[in-house]
Amino acid sequence: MSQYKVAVLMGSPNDGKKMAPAWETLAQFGVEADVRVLSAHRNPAEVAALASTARDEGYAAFICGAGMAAHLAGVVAAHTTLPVVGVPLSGGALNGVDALYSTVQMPRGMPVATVAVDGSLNAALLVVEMLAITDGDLAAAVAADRAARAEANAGPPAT
Ligand code: C2R
Repeated sequence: MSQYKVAVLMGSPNDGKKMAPAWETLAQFGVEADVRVLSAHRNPAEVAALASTARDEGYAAFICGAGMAAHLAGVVAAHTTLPVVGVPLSGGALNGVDALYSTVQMPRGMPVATVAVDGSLNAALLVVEMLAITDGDLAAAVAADRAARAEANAGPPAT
């Protein structure tokens, strides 16, 4: 296990399947994931407490997945200067368009790096890439993963 710890939050236990690639991918790189179900709507005090103490508690970044009126990533960003990656989740009447817009359209000065709808794997890769800026071993692992994905993509067409 590496020195890094990343908070992976989701707004509902029902989001678990869509968010699993985030912690599975972090684990692939030896990055610790602290996975929690926490909602900015349903648990606002807990979200604020976690985000505002996260840097002192040794977290490197947040990955926040939420569907529908997805305010989780934005509220976390409001309480920390650690990087926050938002994962809009599909589902509900608008099937992720609502979550995409509410995650990505942050006001100036309050960034949330938003990945694709249900893009939790990419959220983890993005965080690992950020950690790898100053970590040569992690950078090599990211490069190897990228090469493996290119190889897997270059095979014969599916029949
Ligand atoms: P339930 O299935 O628990 O009713 O949740 C969750 O992420 C989930 O996708 C329905 C959807 O509501 C989302 N939710 C948010 C937030 N908390 C829960 N968007 C939030 O704080 O942004």
